[in-house]
Amino acid sequence: MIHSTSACVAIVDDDAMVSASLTAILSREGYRVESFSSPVHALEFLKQNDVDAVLSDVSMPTMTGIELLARLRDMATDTPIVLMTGVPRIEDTIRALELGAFRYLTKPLAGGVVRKAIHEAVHWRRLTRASTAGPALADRAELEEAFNRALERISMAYQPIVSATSKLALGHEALMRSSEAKLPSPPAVLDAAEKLGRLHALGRKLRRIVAQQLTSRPDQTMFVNLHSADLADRDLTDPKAPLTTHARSVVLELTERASLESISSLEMRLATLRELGFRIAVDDLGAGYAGLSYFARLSPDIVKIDMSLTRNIHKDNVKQRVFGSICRLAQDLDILVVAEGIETEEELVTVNRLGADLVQGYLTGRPGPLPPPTIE
Ligand code: G
Ligand code: MN
Repeated sequence: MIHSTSACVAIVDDDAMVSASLTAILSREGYRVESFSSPVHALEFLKQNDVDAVLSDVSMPTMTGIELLARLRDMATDTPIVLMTGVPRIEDTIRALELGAFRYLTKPLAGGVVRKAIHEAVHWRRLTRASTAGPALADRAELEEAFNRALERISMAYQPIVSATSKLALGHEALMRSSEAKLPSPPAVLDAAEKLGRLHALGRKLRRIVAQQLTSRPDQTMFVNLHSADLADRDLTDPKAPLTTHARSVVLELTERASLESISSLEMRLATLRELGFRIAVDDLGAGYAGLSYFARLSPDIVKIDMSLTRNIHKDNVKQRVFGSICRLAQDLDILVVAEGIETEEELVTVNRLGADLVQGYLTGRPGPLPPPTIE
C-alpha cells in the first residue's frame, strides 16, 4: 500500500544485511525509511526529526534497543517503537512492556509480520496526532458525509467470551461493524470520528445500540470498547444515559494503546464509573503503548491479554513466561484474565494451563448476532 503522505520509519540495526532487507520491505510499502547502524546516531536523528515509527534491534554493541526505547521515553516522544530480537529474554520482554514498546518481535522475521507491526504503529501514531492536525476543508466535507452515513448504519457484532475450562459463554464483546463503503472498517470509522472531532457522537451511538440489546437480553454481560476520549464525555457517567441503566451488566474495555491521559484524572473517572456499577477491563494488554505500569495503576476488574502474546503461545517459551507472569500478577490482585485471539486448541490448552480464566477468539466463537437465550 502506498501512503498518501508517506510516513517515515527509522530502522536501527547494526546488522547491515537485516537493515537492507527491512529497508527494502518497508520502502516497497511506500514508507520513507531512514536506516541507522548505530543507535547513538539514530537517537541524534530522532531528537531533530519527527518520525512515525521506529523499528529497532534489541542487542547492539553501543546501546541496546531497550536503552534506546528508554531514552526516547525520557524525551517524551510518542513515537511507537517496534523491537526485534534474535534472542528473546524474559527480562527484556518485561522491560520492553514496562517502557511501552509497541511490539516485541522475534527474529527471524517474516515480511508480513514486520509490515503489519509497522502499519499498526504508523496508524496508531496518526490517530494520536489527528486531533491536532485536522483534514483540509474540502476533504472534511466529504469525510463528514461519509461519517454521518456510517453512523446511521452502524451495527454491532457480538463475540462470546467463554470460560477457559467449561467453554460456556460468560459474556460477549460488542464489536462495531460499518456498512459504509467509504469507511468500511471499525478503525476507518474511528479514524474519521477522531479527525472530525465526533468521537463522542460515535461512542454515544455505540452505547445506545448495546443498551437496546441489553434491554431485550438482561441475562447478558456485555463487554463494550471505550475510546479514551469517551472518558471525558458526560453522557458516559450520566445516570440517565441508556447504558448506565445497565451498568451492572457492562464491562467497559479501555484499550491500552489509546490512552495517553494523565493517570490521575483517569483514575477519578474510573472511580465514578465503578460507583455506577460498571466493571473495567484493560484491553489489548501486551500490545500497547503504556505497558504494564498502566495496567497495574488502573487496578481493573478484568485484563484482556492481546493476541500478539497468545498467537502460537504453545510454541513460544518467552510468550508463555510473560503470559504466566501476567496471570500470577492478576491473580494476586483479584483480576480476571481473558486470553484474546485464541484460534487453536493448542493455544487454548496452553493459556488455560498458564492461568487464563476466560478466552475469546475464533476457536470458541466468531463475532456475530447474539445467540438466543438458553432455556434452563
Ligand atoms: O482490540 P480488541 O481486542 O477489542 O479487538 C477485537 C478484534 O479482534 C475484533 O475485530 C475481532 O473481530 C478480532 N478477533 C477476535 N477474535 C479473533 C481471533 O481469534 N483471531 C483474530 N485474528 N482476530 C480476532
Ligand atoms: Mn476489545
